[in-house]
Amino acid sequence: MKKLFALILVIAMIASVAALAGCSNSGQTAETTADGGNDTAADKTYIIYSDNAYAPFEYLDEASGNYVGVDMDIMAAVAEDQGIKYEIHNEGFDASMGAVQSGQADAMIAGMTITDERKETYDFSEAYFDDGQVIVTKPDSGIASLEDLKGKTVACKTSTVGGEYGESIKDQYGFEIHYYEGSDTMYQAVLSGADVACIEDYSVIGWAIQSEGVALSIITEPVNVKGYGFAVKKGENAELLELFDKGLANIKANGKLAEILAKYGL
Ligand code: ASN
Repeated sequence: MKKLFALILVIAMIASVAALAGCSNSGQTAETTADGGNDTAADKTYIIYSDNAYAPFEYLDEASGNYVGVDMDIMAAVAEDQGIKYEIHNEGFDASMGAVQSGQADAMIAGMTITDERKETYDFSEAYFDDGQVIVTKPDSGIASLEDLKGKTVACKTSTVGGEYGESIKDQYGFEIHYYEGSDTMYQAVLSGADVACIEDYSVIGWAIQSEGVALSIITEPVNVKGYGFAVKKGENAELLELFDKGLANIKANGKLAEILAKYGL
């Protein structure tokens, strides 16, 4: 009986040691996800989030099943130039912001406008493109100016500068805002008549109209024109941001960035 008790005790001790070892292991795994743990830049695979329906910056190429676009090409060119290993997750704009803020992502590249307000929570690379926002309607909507939006609803995309612009003028022009998660669902809302107009970045809606045949028209000149940048959470991933900026400077100097923009008609 004593022997059996001793044996059970030994088994119990082994089990608890094994459990402890398991704990510390999983602790380490969790640490090495997005914020890097002790990995050096050379062996770390960075997690980069992006939008998923924001052509020509990032969109699904149905034929290949891959996400393509300006941001995808810039990321690849910068990574090649600086030897950065990365994985892209095309999850949407608001989701990308959330992932960077929570530490699930190391950075995002998503046609993201560099604004003073965002600089309070993100550190940005140098700009690689400039754009501003326009008002977009159906050609036969009878809406020809901001004044015509009175009493109507306007579609905006969650967490974007288009939404910020809408919020800044909605009281003056007397319209309400409906929010959508994606640029595609926002356009759909205007096409279906759920909302009379939407607010989008000029080059993005320009591409949708010209290259995808989306039957919408632009009725205003771009406003709040600012640069697009690669972003990390403020105070985090300084090493990655520095590598990105070095690579960006190189692809600006050697003509690669101009080539990428030209490939998408920008
Ligand atoms: N240009 C948009 C913004 O910065 C980004 C987007 O919709 N992907 O808010």
